[in-house]
Amino acid sequence: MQQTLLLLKPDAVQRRLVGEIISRLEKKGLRLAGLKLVQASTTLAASHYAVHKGKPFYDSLLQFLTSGPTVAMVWEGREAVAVCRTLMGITDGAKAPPGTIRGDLAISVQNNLVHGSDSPENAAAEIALWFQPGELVSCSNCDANWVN
Ligand code: IDP
Ligand code: MG
Repeated sequence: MQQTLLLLKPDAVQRRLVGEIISRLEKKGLRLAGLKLVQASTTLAASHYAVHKGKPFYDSLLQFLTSGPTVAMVWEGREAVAVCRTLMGITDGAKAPPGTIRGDLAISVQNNLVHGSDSPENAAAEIALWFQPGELVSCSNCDANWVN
């Protein structure tokens, strides 16, 4: 099954939206394979967002991601990367469509609650950045035959 890294960024934790967002992912039929609360260091945040280095919002983005606890998760399922990106909605909360996490719950560009890997290759790299292999748990959910 495909895996993806999902982060509930510090705004999601501060705004008490962790349960709401996890609930949406669970109900979709994805399986939770890893979960932890992380106070990201600047080093971790810089590695995670290395692709954005040099952009005008980069420094602010690192400050944001290190400003409080982040919930780091690995979700797996059929087309998990694309499914999570669709559930998240586009980057700018003001433009993300209703029904998506950002469209329903965010209005900011930066403070947009969630990160989701944008390709299976990046998902593998990001999972390795945030999790040790032993922190991931594999099992099959008892309703897998109904969901998949
Ligand atoms: P994504 O999270 O939808 O994949 P990216 O373009 O990869 O969006 O940007 C990473 C993160 O950087 C965004 O989720 C958002 O928090 C922040 N960001 C992106 N563009 C801007 C911007 O123009 N201003 C401020 N922050 C931004
Ligand atoms: Mg991105």
